Amino acid sequence: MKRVFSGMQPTGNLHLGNYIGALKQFIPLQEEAECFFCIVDLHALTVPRDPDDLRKRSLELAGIYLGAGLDPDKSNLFIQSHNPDHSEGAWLLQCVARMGELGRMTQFKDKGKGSESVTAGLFTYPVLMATDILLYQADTVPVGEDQTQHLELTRDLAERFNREYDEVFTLPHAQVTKTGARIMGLDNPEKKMSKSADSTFNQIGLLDDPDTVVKKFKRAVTDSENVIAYDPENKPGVSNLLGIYSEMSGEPVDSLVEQYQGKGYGHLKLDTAEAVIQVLKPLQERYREVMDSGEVESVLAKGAQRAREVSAETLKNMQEAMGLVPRR
Ligand code: AQP
Repeated sequence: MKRVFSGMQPTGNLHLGNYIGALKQFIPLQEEAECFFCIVDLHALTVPRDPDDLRKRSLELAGIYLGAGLDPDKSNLFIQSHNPDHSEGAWLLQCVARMGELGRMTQFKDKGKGSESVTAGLFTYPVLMATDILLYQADTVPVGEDQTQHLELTRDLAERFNREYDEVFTLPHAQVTKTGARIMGLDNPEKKMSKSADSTFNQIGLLDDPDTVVKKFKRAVTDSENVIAYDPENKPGVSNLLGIYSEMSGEPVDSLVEQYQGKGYGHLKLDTAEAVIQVLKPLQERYREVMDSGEVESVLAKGAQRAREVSAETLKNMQEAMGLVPRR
């Protein structure tokens, strides 16, 4: 059976970009593959965090996964640090990765900004991410476009390991959606919507109430032409609205463009907000139910158990291939 792996960091407020780029893709995959969905708390440690906040957000993220429609009877949902194979496997893979290739990762360059005081973890975290994926022999990794470079590194490391040691890993491929791969910030459509953006008007939080959603869309930056067309390069704001609207309503972008000819941007903003509210409403209801029910911890325990069954086999093969003495 096909295997799927994807992870999200329990940092900041999850937003529409995380939902459209990643989470929304997870739901149909549950029907066709064995899925491992992970709360990557070890990745969150690459920059300083408040420990209480990290713990709280890790459990909230589990609630959001379930709220968005993840079925714990079909998928394995777990916290990365609950499976120590990730850390152990990452060390082995760090001994295969090269400094040069890690230094070329654009996320490291963007977040590290050349500073000497960034953590070593920020530099090596793409190797941990590669390990996350490879441990489960995942074929498919549903992610946003910003992660495709990390996926290429994952394939390079897997190929190198298979060539230099033994054929241990399946080569994974990224699954990236067409219109939703890079949802842009509402306050600045030149940059991706991001958890760490300075302004709250950058993003629609998955737990935002309807009034807030409408207020943020009304303030979305567009342009002064008042022509509705899909042209991400020259009309990034309007194209971003059309992309979000299409992903939320299921209507193709072309048909939305046709429908909105001659109408103003205000109209498009309000209808996009409404389409988003319709998707967020059931997600938020289910999220609250799940958080009140206390089921999260047992779902995570079950997910971690299955995760360890699968990852232990791969880790053992990695250790053997690299010449470590088998444990008794
Ligand atoms: N704007 C986006 N559009 C489409 N997909 C996106 N993703 C993130 N932003 C967008 C995808 O969401 C998944 C989970 O991401 P993550 O939790 O690992 O964190 P991230 O990529 O670091 O998210 P942010 O929001 O960009 O956080 P900061 O501000 O800390 O850098 C991934 O599949 C990602 O591609």
